[in-house]
Amino acid sequence: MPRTTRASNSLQQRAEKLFPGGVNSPVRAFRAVGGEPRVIIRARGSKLWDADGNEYIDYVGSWGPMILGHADPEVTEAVIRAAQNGTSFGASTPAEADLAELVKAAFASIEMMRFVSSGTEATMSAIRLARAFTQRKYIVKFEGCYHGHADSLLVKAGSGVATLGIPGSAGVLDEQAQFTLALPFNSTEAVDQAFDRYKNQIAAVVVEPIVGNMGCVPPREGYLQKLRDVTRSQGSLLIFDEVMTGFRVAFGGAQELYGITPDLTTLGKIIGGGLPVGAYGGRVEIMRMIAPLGPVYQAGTLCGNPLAMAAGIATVSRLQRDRAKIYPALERNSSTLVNGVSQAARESGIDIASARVGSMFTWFFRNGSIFNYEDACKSDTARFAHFHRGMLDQGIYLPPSQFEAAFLSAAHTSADIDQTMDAARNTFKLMTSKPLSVSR
Ligand code: HOZ
Repeated sequence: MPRTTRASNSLQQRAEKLFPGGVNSPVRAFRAVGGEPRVIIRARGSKLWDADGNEYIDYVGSWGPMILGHADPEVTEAVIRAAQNGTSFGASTPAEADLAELVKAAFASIEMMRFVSSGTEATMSAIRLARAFTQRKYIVKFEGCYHGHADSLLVKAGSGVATLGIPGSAGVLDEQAQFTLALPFNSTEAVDQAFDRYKNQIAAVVVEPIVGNMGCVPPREGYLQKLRDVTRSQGSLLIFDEVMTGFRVAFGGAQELYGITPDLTTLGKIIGGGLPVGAYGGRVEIMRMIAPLGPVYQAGTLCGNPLAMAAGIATVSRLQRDRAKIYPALERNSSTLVNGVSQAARESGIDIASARVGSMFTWFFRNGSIFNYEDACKSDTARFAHFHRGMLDQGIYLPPSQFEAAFLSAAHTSADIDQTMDAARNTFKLMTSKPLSVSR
């Protein structure tokens, strides 16, 4: 049953006078699904509440960070304690080293790191570093992967760029994008061809080892090993963008799950426990090129911010302490949910292809497997929009785009999952009984 959205609508209208599209990040405007963006007032555990007092089971989880659920008491307490001692000094604190040691304990490939304020900064800096280290110009990325909004990476990007159908971005000069090669994900042939054609010119291959930004798309068996082998033999660096997957698909991220050691890794989201953080790191010989030790410049007033470090330490420590319980439970619950909803769709005669690794997943509205961005783009986005609105009306908050992964947290209960599956059954019934309509 549609819920009242009067307060959300009026707040959205106010915001539209102040921010482009009324938002500070494009996907939040719900342009791809229609309906009213909900303005969120508070969150706890697996739930969100909007300005009209409507309750939702949340599967966005702030796009990844909230693996313990919202307003986790230990994390909240850590942030409050840190704030009482001052919120920013522009100088070093012991908390930075505390979080760095936790990260190193989880990621053997990260011998030394640098904290920044967002995933965008982390990946942009890692690319600069790779170019300096190898003294080469080209980078390889994959269509539908999103590595933040730095100019050279906004080429055939996923996430909001895919959601809004923007081919690249206005304002990015051809000159800035000319050294970015965008290849289809999961194709070993495309990688071989690029390395043949640009011999000794490719500084790095940057990849989301499990893509989250064209929807969730896992690597084919052996694909990441192929990237490791070719980069090693060709003198390029392999950069894993684990902003989404780090501490999410396993404590040690996708590199632990698939047993691949990249040269550089970027992190964000979970290591900030819901506060703004990014990190990049890798082998000492590479990281020693960063200023003040080396000639690669990168800096920031809020890098290593004490509140963000406190939230990150509380979150990662809990994952470390309870990993034997948390990750198997995430796997079980996500599997029940993803399979249950997919089965309900099929029983209603709706084409669906689900993709999932641990607690990140997507229901693509199409038949067949999804290996790359071209496959993802064949999804029926009008159907997805219909599904999204139906679920929202029943209190289920999903990413408002076919091209974004959903996330489950340790706070989601069996009751949440049952309720979500019931809502999906009702939605599929409505979708097959009423003609499709998309209000945008
Ligand atoms: N592009 C982000 C997810 N991949 C969305 C960020 C946001 O709207 O918060």
